Amino acid sequence: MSKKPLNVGMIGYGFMGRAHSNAYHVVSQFFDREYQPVLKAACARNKEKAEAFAAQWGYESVETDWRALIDRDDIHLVDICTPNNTHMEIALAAAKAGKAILCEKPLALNVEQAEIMTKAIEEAGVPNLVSFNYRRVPAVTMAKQLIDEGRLGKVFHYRSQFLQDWTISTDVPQGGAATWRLDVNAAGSGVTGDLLAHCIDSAMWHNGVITQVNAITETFVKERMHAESGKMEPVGIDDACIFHCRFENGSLGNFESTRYARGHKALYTWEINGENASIAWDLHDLHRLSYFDHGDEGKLRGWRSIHVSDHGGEQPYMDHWWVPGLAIGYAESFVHQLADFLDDMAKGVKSQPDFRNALQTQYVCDAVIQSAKSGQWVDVKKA
Ligand code: SOE
Repeated sequence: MSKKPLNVGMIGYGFMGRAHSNAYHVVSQFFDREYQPVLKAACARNKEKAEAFAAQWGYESVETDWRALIDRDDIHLVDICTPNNTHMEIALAAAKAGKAILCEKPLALNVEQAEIMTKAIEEAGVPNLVSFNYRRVPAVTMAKQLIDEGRLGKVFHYRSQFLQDWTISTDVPQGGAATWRLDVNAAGSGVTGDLLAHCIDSAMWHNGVITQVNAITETFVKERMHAESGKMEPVGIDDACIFHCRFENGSLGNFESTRYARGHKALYTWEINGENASIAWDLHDLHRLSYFDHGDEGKLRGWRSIHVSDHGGEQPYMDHWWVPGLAIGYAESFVHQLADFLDDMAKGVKSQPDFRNALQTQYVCDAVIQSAKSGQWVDVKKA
């Protein structure tokens, strides 16, 4: 296949900047796509950091102003890996300039911004994708296939957790490069937008729209040093959030996220219980899908542990990797996301989850925060 260069302008150099850059490097080695990503420019306000990042990851040039990056004719795709409070301004400018956009999750700081962004991107008609990478873990993708094949029958329950423990110490600051996720002005919310957004995205992909939520949140550490002001400032994010909800299909959902679950670093799990079968998944054992089929012969009935790593086309993405049974990991979910995005662009079809899809997740997140404040059930708007 003759390759067309797709010149990437990366904005941001943190954890997500690295995860996406790795995907640009690897994707063409494993997936035959018409578009070949070219690492054209890396952008960060701090020139030294931008240069170090560009050198490390092989970007051809550096910009210190994202507007200059977007103005460049040789940039085809803008990748937004900056804190949430910058997503809107960058995405609007990139859409106006006709660039394809890959935006980190959550889409925006709040619903108001997400609505403006969705409208603008749809009017501009540019390819767009929001990085909810866990959809592209092969076992998670395969669960979607099993559900779509109708194997579960009527779904009754969806439960999901995302547990971490990295902010228990009161010494962790808020704000700044590594800890902006703790600053409400940069992040919009705490675990709701950062972690539950992943759970909500997968849940609605698997099980349809969430219509009503009832939540509680807690901020365990009320004041933290702000990395920029150097002063103790009130903490505005939710440290923990628990909510239950109703899905449009009549099933009930139960979600929990916290950064205070001592011993858990990134324990993302979900389980779905249907009339005929149940499926469960755990990020710490990401190749495995636990599957219970009530239709199995009685004496052999039990939970199967399927290692989603086989070739032959039945288990998503795995044909592109090593030999059957050999594992891939977290980084490859970003490679799959990019491979799909490149494919969709070549075919001229919309990618998922796009801005509108991410707006729906933002509606749920905002309803969750609203419900926690009011103590009431909140209806979720439909995108
Ligand atoms: C937070 O610690 C975080 O890095 C999230 O921002 C990511 O989206 C999640 O995948 C892992 O945890």
